[in-house]
Amino acid sequence: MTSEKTTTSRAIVTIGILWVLLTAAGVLVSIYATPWLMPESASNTMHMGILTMIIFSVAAAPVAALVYAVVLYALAKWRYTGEGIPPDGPSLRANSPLTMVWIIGSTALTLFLLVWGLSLLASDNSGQGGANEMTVNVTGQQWLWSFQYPSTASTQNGTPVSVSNEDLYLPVNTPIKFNVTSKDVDHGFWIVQMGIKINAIPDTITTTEVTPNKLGDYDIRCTEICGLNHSYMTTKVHVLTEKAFSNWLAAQPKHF
Ligand SMILES: [Cu+2]
Repeated sequence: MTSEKTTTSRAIVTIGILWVLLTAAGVLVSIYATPWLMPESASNTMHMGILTMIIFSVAAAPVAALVYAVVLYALAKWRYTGEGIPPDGPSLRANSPLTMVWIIGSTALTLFLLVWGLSLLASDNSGQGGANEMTVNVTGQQWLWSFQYPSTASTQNGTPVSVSNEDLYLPVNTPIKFNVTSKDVDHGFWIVQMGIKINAIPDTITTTEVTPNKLGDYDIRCTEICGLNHSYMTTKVHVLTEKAFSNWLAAQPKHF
């Protein structure tokens, strides 16, 4: 009986050490690999998306590490070598301290994720808009994107600047509101490095907002399987300084 107890405490200590080591490894991977695996950030929305991925991965690390620690220890020490089906061990359900730890731990983790997610959603919606917000109308069709800048209508004889099957241009640090629709089937408007994605649906206008905060060229992709050339339905967005953006707008043809 004494030796059985010693064996059990040794197993618990070894699994505990494995747990700590694997948790540390998981936390390091979460912090350093997550930003590397995700696209670079060109907006605060994307920045918060990457931060959320890191925090959720860190929160998951001890849970995954405990499972791996028990599995590794069981593979090394608890392999059954007898004949037939191995006998059952003690029931975990009957162990109330363990059950309590499990319930309280899962509840705390789940509540944390819920509160983090809800507060992020709330702050993301209120953080946009404002007096200098610019609207861009986005239309998807098989298999290209068209962009219209309605605010330019007054200076362009009532016909706003529109481009089709060409890149999107945006001014930096300006809140942008996208009104998105489709001419034929469902498409999905995704600016990869800005962390925004919304479906483009015929006869419907869906909206999403983002403030680009970094100059550069980023990717737009369609995220709904929309037919033969769906995977080629990509284009670029160029984020320019306000002056360079005005110059670009002025250089566009007056009529579409
Ligand atoms: Cu599409």
